[in-house]
Amino acid sequence: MHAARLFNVSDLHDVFDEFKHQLPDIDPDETQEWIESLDALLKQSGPDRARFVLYKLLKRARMLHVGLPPLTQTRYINTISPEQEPYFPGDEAMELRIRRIIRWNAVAMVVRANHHYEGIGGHLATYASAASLYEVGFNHFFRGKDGDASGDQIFFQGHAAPGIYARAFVEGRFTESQLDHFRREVVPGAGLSSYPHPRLMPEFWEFPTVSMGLGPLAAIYQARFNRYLEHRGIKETSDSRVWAFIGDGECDEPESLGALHVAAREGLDNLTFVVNCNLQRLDGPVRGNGKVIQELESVFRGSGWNVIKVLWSREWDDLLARDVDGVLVNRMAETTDGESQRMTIADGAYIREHFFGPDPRLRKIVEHLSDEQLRSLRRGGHDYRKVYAAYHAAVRHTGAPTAILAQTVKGWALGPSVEARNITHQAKKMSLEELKIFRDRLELPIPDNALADDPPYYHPGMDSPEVRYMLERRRALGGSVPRRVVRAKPLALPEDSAFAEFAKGSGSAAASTTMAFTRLLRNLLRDKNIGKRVVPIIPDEARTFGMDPLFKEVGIYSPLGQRYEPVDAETLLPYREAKDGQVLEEGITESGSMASLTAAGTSYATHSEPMLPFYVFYSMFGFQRTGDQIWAFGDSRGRGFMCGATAGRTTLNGEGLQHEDGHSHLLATALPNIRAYDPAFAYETAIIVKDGIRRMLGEGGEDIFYYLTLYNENYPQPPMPEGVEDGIVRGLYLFRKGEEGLRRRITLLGSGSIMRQVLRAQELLQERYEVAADVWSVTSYQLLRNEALEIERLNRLHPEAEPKLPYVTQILGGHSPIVAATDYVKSLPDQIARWSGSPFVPLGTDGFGRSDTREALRRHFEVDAESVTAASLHALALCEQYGPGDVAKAIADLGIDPAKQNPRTA
Ligand SMILES: Cc1ncc(C[n+]2csc(CCOP(=O)(O)OP(=O)(O)O)c2C)c(N)n1
Ligand SMILES: [Mg+2]
Repeated sequence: MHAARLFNVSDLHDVFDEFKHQLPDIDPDETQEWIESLDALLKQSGPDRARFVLYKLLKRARMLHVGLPPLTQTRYINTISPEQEPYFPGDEAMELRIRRIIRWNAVAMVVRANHHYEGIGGHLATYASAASLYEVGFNHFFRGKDGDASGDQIFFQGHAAPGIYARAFVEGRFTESQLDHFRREVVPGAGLSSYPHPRLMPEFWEFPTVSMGLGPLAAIYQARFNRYLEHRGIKETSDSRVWAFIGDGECDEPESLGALHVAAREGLDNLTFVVNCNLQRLDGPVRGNGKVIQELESVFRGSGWNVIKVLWSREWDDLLARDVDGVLVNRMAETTDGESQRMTIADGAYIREHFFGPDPRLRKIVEHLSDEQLRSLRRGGHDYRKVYAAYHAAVRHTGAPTAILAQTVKGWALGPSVEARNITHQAKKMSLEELKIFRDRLELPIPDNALADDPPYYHPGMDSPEVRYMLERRRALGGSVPRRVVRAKPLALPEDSAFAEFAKGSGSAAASTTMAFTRLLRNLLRDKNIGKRVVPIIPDEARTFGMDPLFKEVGIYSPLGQRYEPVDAETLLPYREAKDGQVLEEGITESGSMASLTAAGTSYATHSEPMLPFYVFYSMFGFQRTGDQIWAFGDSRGRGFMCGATAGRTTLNGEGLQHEDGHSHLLATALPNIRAYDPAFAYETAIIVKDGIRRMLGEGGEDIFYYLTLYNENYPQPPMPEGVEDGIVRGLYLFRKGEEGLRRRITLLGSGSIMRQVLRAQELLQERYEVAADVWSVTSYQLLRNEALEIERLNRLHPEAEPKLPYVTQILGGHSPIVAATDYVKSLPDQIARWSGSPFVPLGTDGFGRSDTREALRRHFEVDAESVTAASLHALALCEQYGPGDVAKAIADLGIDPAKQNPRTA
């Protein structure tokens, strides 16, 4: 009989592919004997027995370190068998009562909120499924921040927030009034935010998680950054563990599983994922026709993670012990998740009939159990001992991260209309009857009449044994979690010498703002005050930006050091990896880089160690690719610099449509706490970075971050004019005044590399058309607009006070028509148009990019000097200072084709 007929052929391929490489066979007779034994076993005892023996052999081989590739899928039973379970050190009955109290309050909070404010939302079912997973953590594992400790970094599943609030309430950290302000947080300090948001609850939440997928990704890079801090001698972090609680549905997000290999490669045994596998997502089953836990096991194991499945509660142990034929294990393996969900809502008779029924051997295993006992067979994720055993093993595992796949029921014990129903995720209300059932299940002393209106909160009193137990446990583990605290002191700022050279300009030597920035970064790395805290983060593009000298100077971080001699070892600038390397060379992952930026940029709070990250990337692949992470960075109160290099739709000339960025600044505008700058010159860049370091890390430490665009066009960098620092920081200053004595006058606004086109237009206008042009450098339209909006708002709210003028109006107000040119879309300059008090003509790069020379692209997008000149003359014509015919003639003279296609639609 052929084994392949009985085993699934493709499984065999997956597992045993490796053997093909072990030819030639030095003892074919011996091999044949082994094969024949298997054949005989299969024939005599059937596939179950054969499989059993093979598993045993594989296990044995693993114990003997034979070095076989791991199986990526194991059977559908608990990874930790009962005899391997550790002693459970807690008072289980007590912890059960605590869990019940917390569960009640989590439900009361959501139900009350929705009674009072229809549609305010909140979730019952997620926490109901995860309560035990959290409670075992709170009572036995999660380390707090008492003393100077960093504690553990815990990423809570966003939709489980009500349970975390409920625990904080029972611990005495929140009042009833605060719980009653769940999801009503407009009055500062009074409310509780819908989900974990450090922006809104800066003393409570540390990590925003509710945009699914970002939490697990951030957790991996957090664990890695913890190691980075340690290896670089900045902070001992071995007492911190990163826990990521995530949903099984959430695992469908590419970000959730997309960086698993990073954690395995770096041996992050300081990281534990707990996947709450309630087999449901929002709409229904995650894998109705399959088994999501098996699928996830393969992915995690295949990525090199240690995997612990917690599938069945202790009541199943005895049944599995009776399963001498392996029929129960088979049934568990065959049951689809969809069917499994049905079993959850079924009564005992149905379960006996449909789960155990078809096979008499299976039915026999449970014949001693009543229907009620069958119905209450639990899933493993609700069993303290099983969960404790998994965490216990996870924190002891060395060399690799651990994923705990915990099988649970969504809406567990919330009653028949919620538990495991497809609508469970959305359920926000419970009827009086349901509340009574729930109370009875939780065995809480809440009288019927107290339930009539709103379910009341239940607090057993700070002196009750339950609360005393909880607090004692938390004390032993280092204090309450979650808790966010900023202890870092302001840093000594970099010395002026780091910035000084840029004010002088580059003379006749041509340099780009990217080159200037790189030089500045090197100065900062060498600075004695701040150098050690600089974290350069680059997704495989350092050479493009001329940052490769950093490899040698400060090294590339690798926990393995460098185990090979690099190919360029003999050169001046070798590729140098080191355990204490400072550069995070991320490889091609902008999302991984963003996650590193997040870990580094929040380190002032997480680890009380302020760091100064500079994340330098291809600007096109920043905001539009990882915008959601940037938003979360803002939420996290992250501080640092994002540097969009190869900026500008026409400046990055040859790369074409998918590379040329002309809109990241528009996207950046939407972030409330970012300062987005588009500097034209080296000295502007230096002034902005200097101011940024002071704001973020100096006295007062603002929770802001920066976006700087950097260009790769080389030109002589001018010296800094006198007294322009303040204007650079605010967003606008006069760079070169127009000639005096000419009849007409125009205001030109330039930014980024298009500034040079504007300066050439100034000459054309003055020399050929007798128009004086004042050239202003706009370093930030976003900041000018924000300030103007702020003034406008104050004027509106204080109608009797003397109205104030926005900065942009004070400077530009009503002097002359304005033409603003940028390598970004026209909406960028348009942002300030209505405060300029003059006709305002924006020129920008709306439309898909394409590859060509800079000259051709600038003509195409109408942002070259000639186009700026023509637009200026037309603007004067609008003010009747120039004739339409003269403008037409100039357009022809300047070589502009009036019939050319609109670049936006080209
Ligand atoms: C990126 C993103 N997309 C969609 C949602 C909306 N959403 C919130 S919870 C949820 C289902 C969650 O299912 P699962 O991850 O299995 O968690 P469970 O509640 O079952 O524990 C969805 C789709 C979201 N929060 N984030
Ligand atoms: Mg789920």
